Amino acid sequence: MKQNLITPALLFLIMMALTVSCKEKTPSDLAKESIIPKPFSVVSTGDYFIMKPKCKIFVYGESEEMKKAGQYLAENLKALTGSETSIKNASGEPWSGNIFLELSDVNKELGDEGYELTITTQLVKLTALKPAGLIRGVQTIRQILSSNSDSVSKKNKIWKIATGTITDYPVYSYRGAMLDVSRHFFGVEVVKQFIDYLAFYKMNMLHLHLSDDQGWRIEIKSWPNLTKYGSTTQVGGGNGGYYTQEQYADIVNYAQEHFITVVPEIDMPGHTNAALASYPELNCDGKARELYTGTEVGFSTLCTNKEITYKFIDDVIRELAAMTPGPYIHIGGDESHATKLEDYIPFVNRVQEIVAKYDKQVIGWDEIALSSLKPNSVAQHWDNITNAKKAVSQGAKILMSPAVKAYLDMQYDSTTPLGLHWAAYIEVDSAYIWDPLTQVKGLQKENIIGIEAALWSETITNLDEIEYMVFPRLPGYAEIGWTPASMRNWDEYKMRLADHSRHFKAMDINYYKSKKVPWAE
Ligand code: TNX
Repeated sequence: MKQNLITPALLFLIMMALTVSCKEKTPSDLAKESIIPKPFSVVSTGDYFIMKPKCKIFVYGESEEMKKAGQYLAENLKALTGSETSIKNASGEPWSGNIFLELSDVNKELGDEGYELTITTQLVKLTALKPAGLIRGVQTIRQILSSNSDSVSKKNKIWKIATGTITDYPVYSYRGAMLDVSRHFFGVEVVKQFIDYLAFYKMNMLHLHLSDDQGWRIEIKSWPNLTKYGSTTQVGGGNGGYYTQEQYADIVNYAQEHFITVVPEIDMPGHTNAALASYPELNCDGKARELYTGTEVGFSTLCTNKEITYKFIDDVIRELAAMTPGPYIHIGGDESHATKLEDYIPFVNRVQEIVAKYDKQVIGWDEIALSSLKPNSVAQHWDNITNAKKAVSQGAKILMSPAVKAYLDMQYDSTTPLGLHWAAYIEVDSAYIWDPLTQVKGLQKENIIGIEAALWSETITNLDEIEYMVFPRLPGYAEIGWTPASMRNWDEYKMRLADHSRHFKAMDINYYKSKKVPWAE
């Protein structure tokens, strides 16, 4: 005889299982959240805070900065939860159910960008020394909340956050990415999207490669042909484009709202065909060059012996410095194979003086170390270790962008449909497993200002393609710049990165699904 398979006991068990699976996920261990970059310290207290729809943001202090930080958090909460969160001024002790933002100098080690995030069963409190720290802390809140954004919490409009304290600050002060807008031009909206990605991973520098052989991309009012003519093409022969000074200001302001500094680059004396095509007088033979749409490097040079060249550079740097609230102007200096070394050295020396005249500091690719560097100049190490050492021996600092590790235009492997591979194939693990400090032997931590990942755009034509090369490597570069090397480990990192596929999906990012990562989605 057949037994009745569903006994009352079994039925009870099934009911229990159903109830549990319909319940919201309850986070209770803050240390298990997949935060990238990995915070300096996380202490869990094993409980959770419930964020309800009536939760408000309270800010201590009435400054414009605090209001902005509150608004920034509110906008991000709205994007995540769909509900408006009102912002109020706080006074006295914080009270239950709300989020509090405060500037406080109690913990000086937080520095310019550090923050402390305390979550109790009663409230969430974010403190920092400086407003930038609050904005970095908001990214942590975003990452924690959106990882809990299952459909159940969305429906109930109740969000749970594990309790504990995160104390967090970066190891390097310069954590950036470069976007080459010259080989292919990308409009303001694409650049803003790129800025959003940097902000989410607490990066703070955006380097824009604004000129090269294939196109001049920034309006210079005293030399109008640079954009009128020199911007009109790009690799492959498309229309190119440029930023008017108003559009550029819009980019700079947008970056500033995220506490990201824009570093503009005018590459010289090589990589200048677009300028040489726009103004015949910049060529030694006085003849304008043809516009160029190929991908060769090292064939162009400004005429370093003509005074007009320095008048040109002075005008460009003057206008650029006026558009640049940040401390740096990048002067390029790479691959100037068409410039004789005896011309290159005095050229770079003179350009450093021009940049100093407009109260800015020079960054240049590592070749600039062949000249006499000012102590406040920065050599961006991409290739030549001897140059990096030479820069340090002159008292200059190094920005780490080794092509074999940090070039975002390098293919992941031989099947990657975009990108180049002259330096290396850079899989996601390889991009993560390196230490800026040991890249060039003999450097000390104080010689290095930080790291930058560079996206050259010979093969990259739109946002989708940018995303594919940038993700999922960018979070790793952000972590290298933020988290001490002693706390980093690929096997642990790859699990956190795997969880970030949720964020990529939520942000609709076209990313490379590397087999090296056990993706959550
Ligand atoms: C080298 S890296 C260059 C760029 C190219 C890039 C392509 C450097 C300072 N110069 O001009 O776009 O390789 O990967």
